Amino acid sequence: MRNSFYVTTPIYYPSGKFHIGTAYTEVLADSIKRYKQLRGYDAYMLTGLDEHGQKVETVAKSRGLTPKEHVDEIADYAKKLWALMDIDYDDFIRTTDERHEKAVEKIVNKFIENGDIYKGEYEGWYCMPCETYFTESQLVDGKCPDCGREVKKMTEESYFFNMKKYEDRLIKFYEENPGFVQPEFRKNEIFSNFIKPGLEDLCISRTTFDWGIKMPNDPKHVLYVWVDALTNYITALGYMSDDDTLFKKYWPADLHIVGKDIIRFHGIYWPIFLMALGLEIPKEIYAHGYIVMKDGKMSKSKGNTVQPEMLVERYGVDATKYFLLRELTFGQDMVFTPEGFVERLNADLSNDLGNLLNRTIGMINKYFDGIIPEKQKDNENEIDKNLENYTNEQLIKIEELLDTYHISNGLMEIWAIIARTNKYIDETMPWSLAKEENKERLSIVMYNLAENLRKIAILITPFLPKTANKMFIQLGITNSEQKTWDSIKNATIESGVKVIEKGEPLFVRLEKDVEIEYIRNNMK
Ligand code: ME8
Repeated sequence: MRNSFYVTTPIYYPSGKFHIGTAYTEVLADSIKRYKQLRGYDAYMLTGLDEHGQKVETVAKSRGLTPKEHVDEIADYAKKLWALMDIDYDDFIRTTDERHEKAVEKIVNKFIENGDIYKGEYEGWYCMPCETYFTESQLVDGKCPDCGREVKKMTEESYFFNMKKYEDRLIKFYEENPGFVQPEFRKNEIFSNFIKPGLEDLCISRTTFDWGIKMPNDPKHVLYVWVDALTNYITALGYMSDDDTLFKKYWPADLHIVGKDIIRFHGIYWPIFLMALGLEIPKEIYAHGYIVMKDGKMSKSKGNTVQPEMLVERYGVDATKYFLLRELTFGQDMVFTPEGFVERLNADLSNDLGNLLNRTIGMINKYFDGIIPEKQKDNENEIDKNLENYTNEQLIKIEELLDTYHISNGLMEIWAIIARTNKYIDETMPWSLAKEENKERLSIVMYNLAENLRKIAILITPFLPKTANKMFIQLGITNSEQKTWDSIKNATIESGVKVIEKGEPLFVRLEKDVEIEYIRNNMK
């Protein structure tokens, strides 16, 4: 049986249209799923929406809709957007799904049976947009530490989850699983800011709004956010339902991908809920950084929001994905600029990759009537061997980086192979070999170029699947055994196969000023 791999994204609030930050999380999860699949795993990806809560109730009202009408509309939009972005998720969970609501009630009942929940009075500083209470000491300049907005002092009757009861177990878990939260600096933040000072019990119910799952023992209380939201990762697999086949197969999750804003909830409350349920804890939580603009966060009021559909419709899905995956390095924030976007696409996609393919296909057509020449390993010289050794060494590095989800660095190393292969053309000067009628050298060089392009196409498959496919077609590769990850090492491109006569460029070169203007004018 193949090893399973379960990756999740956060379930997003359906407050409005998504921006490229949300799209990044989705693209990252999708590319990791595809990478794992290519490495032979039975990979499963979950995404969805977090549909309850006061904020949704308020937004729906302002639009003259019921909350259900509003969330249905956004769910529809989200599914269309992810289809446009070629996101290969396996399940889309909505917290209003009956399967979720039923399972959550059972989960809460289990907490009640365990004695994990008690009724109390909550007084705290509440941030409405974040739906989170903060203690006095957590506020930054008297404002919400997460979003910087005003907070309100509130007191209400609430149910609490007894987090303190699990504190020692949580600390022990972290000691035994030092890699649980990535990057490490995020783990250290959680530790020094929240675990070391002592855990606060978590308020899990509200009486001030309606749009949510009722507390089973006390229906005037509505569950709010984290019990309802975090449990999606298990309810989607059928936990506590009649059919828990998927749960048995995929739990514990291999990777929860989240933004840095919600790492605290995933790093503290989620493991504790799972301990309370007697379930295994996920293997890893990866918190990526934020996409910000030069003038701070993207926001509709500033009109600086970049919507993914705008980029995809004009530049294509693979180019947009590549930009996002390449520009956000492990756990760090990234400042989006139209200049950076256009430059990255021109340099890496149109120049480096596009030209390498174009030049190679052109030369194979010109010198060998489009037929990939015979492989002649015995006649290779130092330059050829250098290229091969370099590529093999890179592959080891790339696997290490991708296995630890350092996607941007992995892409950088893949592009180093592209650069090295372009350099090989300069070193071997095929045009001079043609002039000298040195057919033997020329055929070795063409073979090696085609072979490296095959390897490159495989390496980019999880990240730029459409582009990889176009490359295979242009190179005349139809045999699926030539496209597997293992075939990078275990196979070589077939000789005698015909490449395309005139390939379309993979990426058109962008007119810099025009495109910068275009992106700027289309921010919302
Ligand atoms: O927090 N850059 O939902 P949410 C990068 N419902 N990623 C960004 C981003 C940005 N500027 N802005 C948002 C919630 N994200 C809860 C989650 S999970 C059980 C419940 C991404 O709609 C990032 O992944 O506020 C972040 O964690 C998520 O969207 C927050 O989405």
